[in-house]
Amino acid sequence: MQAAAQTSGTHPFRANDPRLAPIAEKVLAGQRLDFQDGLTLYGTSDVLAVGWLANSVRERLHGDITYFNVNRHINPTNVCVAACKLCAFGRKKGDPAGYTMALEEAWETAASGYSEAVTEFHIVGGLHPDLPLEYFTDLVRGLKQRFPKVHIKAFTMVEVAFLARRAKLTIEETLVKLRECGVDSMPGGGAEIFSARVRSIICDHKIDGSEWLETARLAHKMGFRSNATMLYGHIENNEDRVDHLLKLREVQDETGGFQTFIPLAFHPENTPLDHLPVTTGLTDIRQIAVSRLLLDNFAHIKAYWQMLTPKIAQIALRFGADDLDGTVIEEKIYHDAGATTPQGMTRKELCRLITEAGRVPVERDTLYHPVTRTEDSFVVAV
Ligand code: V47
Repeated sequence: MQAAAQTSGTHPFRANDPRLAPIAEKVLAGQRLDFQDGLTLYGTSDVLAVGWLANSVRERLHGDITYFNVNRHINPTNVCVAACKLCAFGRKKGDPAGYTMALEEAWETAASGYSEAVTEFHIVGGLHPDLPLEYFTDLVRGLKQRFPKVHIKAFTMVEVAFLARRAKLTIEETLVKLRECGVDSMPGGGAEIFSARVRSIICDHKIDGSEWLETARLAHKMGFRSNATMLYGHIENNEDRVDHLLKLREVQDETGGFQTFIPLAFHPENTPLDHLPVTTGLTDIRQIAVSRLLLDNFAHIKAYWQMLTPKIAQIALRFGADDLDGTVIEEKIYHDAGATTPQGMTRKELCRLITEAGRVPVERDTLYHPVTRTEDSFVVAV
C-alpha cells in the first residue's frame, strides 16, 4: 500500500505507511509537527520515508553544506559526586583511577597532540566535591591568555548548576563569572532524557530536566549560545524521546539560543547498565531524522561521529544531519564506555567522509562562521 505521492520541487515523496502522508504534507508546507506525529515517526517501519522527509528539511536549510570544526576536548577531572548509571567516565573521590589536572597540566594538554590550530576547546568534566569555582575560572582565563583566538565551549548546564550551588551563588551570578573569565558558549551535555521516571534510574544525582532547561534558558538570556543533547537507547521509550525533543523546542521558541542538537546513543560498556544492548544503525539513523523533523527551530543537527562511528555518521548526512562535529582530539567519555572509534580524526579524513556522501564540507568555528586556513593559523569570517 502506498501513501499519496507529493512533491517537493522535482522529487516525489512516497511512503509505504499511509500515516506518513499527513506528516509529509505538514513538513513540505513548513508546518510544525506535534507529539502524535513524533510517535508515528518513531513507530513506522518506513525509515526511508522518514529519512527522505528529514533530508528535504536539511537541504531546504543548508543545501549540501556540511559543517565540521577543528576542536580539542579537555576533561580536567573525572572525579564526580554523582554516580550516574549511564556513565563509565566518573570516579568517586579517592578512587585510584580518579584524576584531576593541575592547571599547568590542563594548559599543556590544550596545546598538545595536533599540528593544525584548533578553533575550539570543548571542556567538560566530573562534579568534583572539592574544586572551587576559581579552579575553573582560572583554568579558562589561563587558556584565553595562551590561546586568545580559540573559542571556549565549556561546562554543561549540570556543571554550571553544581558550581553555583557549591559557590553559594545564583545561576546568573555564576554565569557572569564564567563569562568574565572567557567562557564563550556551552556544550549540550547532561540533558540525558528529561523524563523524571527515566532520570531517577539513569542519573538520579543530577539536576532534574526542568532545572537543566531553566539553566539553559538563563544562559541564553545572558547572551550565551549553547547546544542540546539527548541520550537515547537505554530504558527510555518513544514517548520520553518525543517529550524531550518538544521541551527543547519550547525553550528554543522562547530564547533562540540553541545552536545544534546532538542525539547521543547510549554506550553501555563499563557502566552499571552494561546488560543493555547497544543501539542499532537504523535506530541511530531514525533518531537523526526524527530530530531534524521535530526540532524545526534548531538550525543544526549534529551526527557526532565519535559516538555513531564514522560510517553511520556519514549516512546520517543524507538523513537530516548537517554537521559532523570535529576532529575531537582525545575523546574520553565514550571511550571509557567502550567506543572503538579513533580518538581523533584529521580535517582531511572528515572532508573525505563528507565529500563521498555527496556533500560540501565547510569548516566552521563554534558559532558557525566559516573558517579559512592560513599556513599555521586560521581566520574566522564573521
Ligand atoms: O552529558 C555519558 C553522554 C555526554 C555516556 O555540545 C554517554 O557540541 C553514551 O554532551 N554512553 C557528553 N553517552 C558528550 C556531549 C557532547 C558531545 C559532543 C558534542 C557536544 C556539543 C556535546 O555524553 C554526557 C552524557 O549525556 N554520556 N556517558 C555513555 N556511557
